[in-house]
Amino acid sequence: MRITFCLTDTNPLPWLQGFQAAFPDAVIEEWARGSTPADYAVVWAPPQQLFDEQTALKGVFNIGAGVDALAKLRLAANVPVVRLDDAGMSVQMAEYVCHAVIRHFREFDGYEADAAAGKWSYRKPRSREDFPVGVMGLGVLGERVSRALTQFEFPVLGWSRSAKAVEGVRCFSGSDGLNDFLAATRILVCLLPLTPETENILNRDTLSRLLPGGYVVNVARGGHLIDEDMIALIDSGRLAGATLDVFRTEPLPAAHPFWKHPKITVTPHTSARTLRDESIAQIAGKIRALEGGADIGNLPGVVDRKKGY
Ligand code: NDP
Ligand code: OXD
Repeated sequence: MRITFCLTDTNPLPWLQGFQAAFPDAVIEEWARGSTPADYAVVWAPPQQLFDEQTALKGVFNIGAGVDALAKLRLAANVPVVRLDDAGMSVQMAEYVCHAVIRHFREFDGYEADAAAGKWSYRKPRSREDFPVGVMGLGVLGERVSRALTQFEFPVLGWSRSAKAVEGVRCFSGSDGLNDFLAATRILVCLLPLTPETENILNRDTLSRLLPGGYVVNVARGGHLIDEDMIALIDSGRLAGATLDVFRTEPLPAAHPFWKHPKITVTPHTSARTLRDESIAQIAGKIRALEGGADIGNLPGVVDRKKGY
């Protein structure tokens, strides 16, 4: 068996070593132009050329949950694409989102500013009932995040493509459910995959439908958000602010207004990191299952290429 690696912006060495330890008899190598045809590819944001040359692949494993970078490429229709299925990401995402929601709700940003100014002052307690949190996307990450938020007793709403039932979460679905979902949400969390249907979904129209004082937490992809629309709504007072982990251009360019905006918190695409050991174990387990004759359709994380996620 031969497994080829193309991990843009990631040091491949520990990955190659981890896979070699998992498959001592296999050829594990970094992809380069003209490489020998491999059975499997393990990738992050690879170039088109990999798929033009590697025409014997039995599976492509993405070392992230989002496959939007792969969706832009031309891959043979019969090659299964498999994304990470949690692999330690959902608990990190729950931590990040709960932190962002609680920081905003409890005004800890204001307390940080007061402390920096040596000021001892109290803010009036706010009611959770006034801060319903709406999670867009109730998949592996969104569902875990929604459940975590219910533990802090926020009213939690969720929106997905197909109808879902999550205990303690008021669920909406499809384009018919979107307006009611937005109208009942104050803190909006985006955990959608980036597809042609969801691109630019956080725009002037949708963000204006949130309850007054709306707040945005985008942890999915920068392409979901129209930056200028959100800044205009924050500056007009319609929205209270945002916590953003993902951007149209990453790293976020130095001149981008998000950096210095007093009501916007920026983090460097770090809300749920790919954990190498968990990810190697998950992908190696799937390759073993496939080599043992398992039906790929039964493995979690197989991407529906038509839907794009
Ligand atoms: P899943 O595929 O498990 O879940 C996607 C969810 O979005 C599903 O509930 C799906 O609905 C819903 N959805 C998709 N399209 C639509 C639509 N058009 N309308 C309404 N709902 C829709 O993905 P994950 O939870 O694993 O990951 C979500 C995204 O998070 C990734 O695609 C990635 O972009 C981002 N991410 C960001 C990270 C970071 O560090 N910032 C780390 C990891 C992921 P249905 O259930 O009906 O199919
Ligand atoms: C992912 C990511 O999709 O890191 O896993 O954003």
